[in-house]
Amino acid sequence: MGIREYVVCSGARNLALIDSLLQCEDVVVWSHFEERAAAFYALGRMMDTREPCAIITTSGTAVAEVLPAVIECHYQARPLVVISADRPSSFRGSGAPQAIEQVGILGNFVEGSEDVEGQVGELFNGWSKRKPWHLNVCLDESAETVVTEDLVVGDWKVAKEKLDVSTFVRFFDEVWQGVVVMVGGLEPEDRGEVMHFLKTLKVPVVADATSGLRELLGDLCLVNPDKVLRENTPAKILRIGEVPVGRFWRDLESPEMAKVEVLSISRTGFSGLARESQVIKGEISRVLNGAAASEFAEVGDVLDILKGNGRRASQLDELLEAYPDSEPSLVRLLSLYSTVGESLYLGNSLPIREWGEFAQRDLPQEIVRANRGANGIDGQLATWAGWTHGIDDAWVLLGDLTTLYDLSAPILFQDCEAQGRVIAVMNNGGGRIFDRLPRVKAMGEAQRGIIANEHAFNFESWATMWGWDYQRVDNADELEIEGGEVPLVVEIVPCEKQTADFWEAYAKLK
Ligand SMILES: Cc1ncc(C[n+]2csc(CCOP(=O)(O)OP(=O)(O)O)c2C)c(N)n1
Repeated sequence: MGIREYVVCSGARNLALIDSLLQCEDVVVWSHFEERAAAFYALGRMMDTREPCAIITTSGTAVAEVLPAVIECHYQARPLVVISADRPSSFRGSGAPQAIEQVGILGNFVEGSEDVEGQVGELFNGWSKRKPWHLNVCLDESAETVVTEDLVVGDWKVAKEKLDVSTFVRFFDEVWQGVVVMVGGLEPEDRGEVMHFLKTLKVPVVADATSGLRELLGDLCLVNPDKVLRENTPAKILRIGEVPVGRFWRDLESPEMAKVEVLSISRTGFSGLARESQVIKGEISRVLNGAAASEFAEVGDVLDILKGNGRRASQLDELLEAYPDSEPSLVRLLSLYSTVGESLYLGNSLPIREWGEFAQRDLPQEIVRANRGANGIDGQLATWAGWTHGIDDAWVLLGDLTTLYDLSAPILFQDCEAQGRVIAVMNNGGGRIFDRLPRVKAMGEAQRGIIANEHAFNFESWATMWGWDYQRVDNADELEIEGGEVPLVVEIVPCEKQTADFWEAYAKLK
């Protein structure tokens, strides 16, 4: 099937499979003991190679552990193959050790699943190579090695789907009431095409950091877009790429916005909205080319909303300067340093949101990834490890709970490129995204602490445990980052008071 990379999680039951694999040439084998992170690692590998990756687990709860990553792969349209070893089918329903009901365990999040025992016939029937797949293999403990060294890894090719771009062309028929483009995460090969298209159109753009275009579009990129678009809502929104991070995308669900026409161009085909909208599913460059992007005429800024951009940018700069030790200001400062890195991974929750709103916009930061399929805070370090295995100067920004979720992942970095690796942890003492919800704001302090999982831990001994360098930053003056030979953990502790004051003042900006 063209699967060249495997992440193996050993157990007694899957030994025959792993043993077989280790006899194959031309395959890359990674190993990790913790199946949940291993599956996220496989996802990261696919971000890098753009080819399928398989994970091989033993039986029992080991199989269940891969579900979060399978879900993420489902929504990102990545071909993760789960090969689970199972006890012989006669054990089903018996409650015997490590014999659980594995068939169908990955539910709707795999495109198909096959349960094989004894003689193996044709496999992967009906696999589009775009979605996860589950192969459950019943093996006797005494199973011999199951394949021989003459196994040949085939070519990895995904069939091209038929593309209908007429909706896209028609979308531009009537644009006098304004069009805004929201660009979510893009695959690297699509960036040039999207950039060219947007420069031709000259409409206001909301570009997520994961688009890689946020700093390249100059004046076309809206500053404080959530506020601007709520006050000046265009008649049409074109979304390109992954589901956008910002608030305005969610606002589109509200009844007042029902009249806004939304068209998405998406590799995964998910609309990202519960309300009515249209979706063109396909590789983004193919869609843009198919619609002869270069012949689109300039639409421009019909609502005249870009002209306030300069003012909004300076207001924001002033606020960031007024509260230098607030979380948003420290994100801005970090973003100035991170451009020396080759790549950036943004954790879910506040990091990806604050980066989008507050990171610098002058220097390009083109290689940016995140797991935005299901927006989990799990498996983030493992995904990053997989994605950046061979990349120097890789940077990541994560929240503290997100980091605590993946504490064992650093073992995956043992043979990884370590040079210049920076792990920035924004330690605001819990899940602070919840503090921003009106319902939580109305709660008492104790209740807020429970919701946020408030804590006073720091990451110094965690960094030491893995032999990594460590630096703690309590205010802006202390932030000075220089990557070294081993990964560097930069624990950033924002000032709570300044952060609260910043958000209050930010909400009042005109
Ligand atoms: C696996 C998973 N569990 C729970 C959540 C719900 N959740 C969203 S954000 C968040 C808090 C994250 O806290 P932290 O990493 O410290 O980031 P902060 O909000 O402080 O930026 C939680 C628990 C989730 N997204 N994914």
